[in-house]
Amino acid sequence: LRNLRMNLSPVYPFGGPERVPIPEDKIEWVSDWVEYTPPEFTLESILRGDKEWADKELQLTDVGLWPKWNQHDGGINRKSHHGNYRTDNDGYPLNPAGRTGIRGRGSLGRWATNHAADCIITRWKKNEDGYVVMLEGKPQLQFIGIIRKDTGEAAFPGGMIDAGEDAMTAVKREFLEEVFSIEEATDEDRSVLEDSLEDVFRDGETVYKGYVDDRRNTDNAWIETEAISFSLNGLDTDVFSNLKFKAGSDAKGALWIDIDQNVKLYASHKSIIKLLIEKENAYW
Ligand code: RP5
Ligand code: MG
Ligand code: MG
Repeated sequence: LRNLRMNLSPVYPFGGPERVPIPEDKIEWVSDWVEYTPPEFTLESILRGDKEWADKELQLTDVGLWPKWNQHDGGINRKSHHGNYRTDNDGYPLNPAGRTGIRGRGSLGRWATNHAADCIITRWKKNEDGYVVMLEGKPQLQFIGIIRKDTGEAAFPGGMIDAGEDAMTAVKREFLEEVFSIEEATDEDRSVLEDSLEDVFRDGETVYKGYVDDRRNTDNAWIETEAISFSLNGLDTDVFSNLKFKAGSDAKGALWIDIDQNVKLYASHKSIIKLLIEKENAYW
């Protein structure tokens, strides 16, 4: 996990402070570093407590009311995919990937693991004559990507898992929100869309479960995802040929993206798509 820190930008986004630079030998919490006092940052709107998807700020005087770390705490999954995370002397959860140079939650709502889910819908790329594109003897895959509003980068459609929700439900919901603006759709359009996608969503396979190298991670809050893939290759019809993408929610664009080793994607999405490429023995 100590390698998943490439995207920790020197300055925290959303008006945050500069991160304290972390020397290689001080990444892990087990390496003592008594002078380490990183700045604390949590978005004002989260601190105010008016976001229903966010935890309360922790009060040192009320430790009994703190979340139950490393457990399912009510509807909220506070476990990590990487085993039990540690807490510091005051009881704050510690990022399993090590020091990040900033304390607090940044722009993340939950303390400790913020569970996300990503949707990877793929098909073989075809040329105008309908033949699968072969490169260096291997078929080329494409996936439905979005362009994120926050960074302008291409990414999987995905988002945070709501309290009480499971990853599969979150994956479908986020896909419909970000690629088809389902929140603005009429009831009729919504049910047409859900019916047409039923076959697509029938067989999902988990490609990756774990920590994501996301620029929003802090010492006390980090993102882990479950990325689930769905293949159109075994289906009789390509339902997307009759459906028009309409980006919504935190996406400003939605499109089919060709996959090869030069693809540029948000956070850890490139290493996740690589896992799928290896499994499918597709062109990279
Ligand atoms: C990434 O952030 C995850 O892999 C997921 O794609 C995304 C979740 O955050 P939002 O899309 O809700 O901002 O690390
Ligand atoms: Mg979303
Ligand atoms: Mg999202």
